[in-house]
Amino acid sequence: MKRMVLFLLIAALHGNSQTARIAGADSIAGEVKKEFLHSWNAYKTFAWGSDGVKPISKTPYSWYGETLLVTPVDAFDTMVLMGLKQEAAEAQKLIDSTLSFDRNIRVKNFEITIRILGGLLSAYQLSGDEKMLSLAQELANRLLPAFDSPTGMPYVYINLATGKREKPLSNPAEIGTLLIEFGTLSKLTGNPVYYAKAKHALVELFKRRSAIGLVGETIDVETGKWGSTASHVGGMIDSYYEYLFKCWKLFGDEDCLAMWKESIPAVNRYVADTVRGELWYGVVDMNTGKRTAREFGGLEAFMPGLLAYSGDVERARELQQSCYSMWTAEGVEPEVFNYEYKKVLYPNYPLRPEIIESAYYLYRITGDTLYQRMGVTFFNSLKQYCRTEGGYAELASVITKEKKDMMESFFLAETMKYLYLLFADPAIIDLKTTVFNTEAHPIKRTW
Ligand code: DMJ
Repeated sequence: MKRMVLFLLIAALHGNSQTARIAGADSIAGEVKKEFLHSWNAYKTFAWGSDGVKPISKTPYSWYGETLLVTPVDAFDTMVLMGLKQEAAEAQKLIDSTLSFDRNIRVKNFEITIRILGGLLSAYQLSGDEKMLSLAQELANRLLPAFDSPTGMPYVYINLATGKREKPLSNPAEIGTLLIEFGTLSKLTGNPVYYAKAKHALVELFKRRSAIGLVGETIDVETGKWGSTASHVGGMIDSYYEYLFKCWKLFGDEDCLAMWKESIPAVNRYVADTVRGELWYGVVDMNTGKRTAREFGGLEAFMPGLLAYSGDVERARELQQSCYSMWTAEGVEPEVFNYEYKKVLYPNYPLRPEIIESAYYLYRITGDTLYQRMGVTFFNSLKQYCRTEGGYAELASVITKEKKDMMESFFLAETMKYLYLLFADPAIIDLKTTVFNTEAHPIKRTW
């Protein structure tokens, strides 16, 4: 037991570059790269210059009618990590020469922060291109008014040109998943305002946890009052917990560590749920801890990775096994699953990365090739059910395997990146010095 603990400690400290790999790992990594290229080329051919490509109709889409180059910004660092120099150079040229934020559009602060601000910051660190940093700063300056609420927690929407704020009813994920990006910008520019605003929002949210230490699903940033008191680790809450731990890792911020240490025992005590010997994380009321639903899904599947990363390898392994059973039940994981009755509740699969991200952390931290083998299953399912001529398509139903005409940018930013990193030489990423934001943008602690 002691030897195992020592091994895990050493593996974690040294980024595990001597980790065992399954036979053929390099060629699987090469296959993943080929599939990434297939999707990127679809974007290039059918949607160049827009936010993304719809794979079935082979048409472009842009979230707000005007392009913010979401796919090229989100995918850039994946290309760098995969060694796709020519593609990375093309994307960089497009971003440098056409991306601009002086636009009269109302954007979602959270999505733009994790995808574009995070993407630009990692792009800057990987390429040294100063334009990426100045774009990041310009964007953050336009997002900053979102934090001007009575509590300091940001509004959901912000107009990039006018600074007009909208929608005070927000949630922990959208309030608490900003510090890696805004904090990194402060570290890289020397201007402390970004760190201060995002940290203040995180602390204000944490202060409003219940007496038993949980947060709810929706909160009003003007009154500070909770709307929905449902507590879980899924969408609307998930990455709040992720950033409490990661901001400690990245910035050495002791307050974040203290908030994490106070939050995770409550989550493990009330939200975790063992059914027929399987570990899951369901839904409870944040005030009473009373269980209200036995639901889990694609978004919650980030949790094994976070547990492993923060040192709880035992729970992480157990939960990843449950996630794997959710994936294999229909051949692809559904968005929401009732784990008590093993029933699909929301059958869609929007090409989410979380289960693969967890396999990656578990593999890197334990060195167990079981997680690479899981990765082979995920990759085969993706190729079998989601591949189209125009890139990869979401599934409208994991039961019928009917496709949907959409490929979110996180497929190239996260799903393909974690899949590639799961099989490629582990030395590509040093987990000692690099922290991934929630959109899988690697941020290096250079300060
Ligand atoms: C991504 O944008 C991020 O991972 C976010 O934290 C959750 N949703 C998607 C991927 O599923």
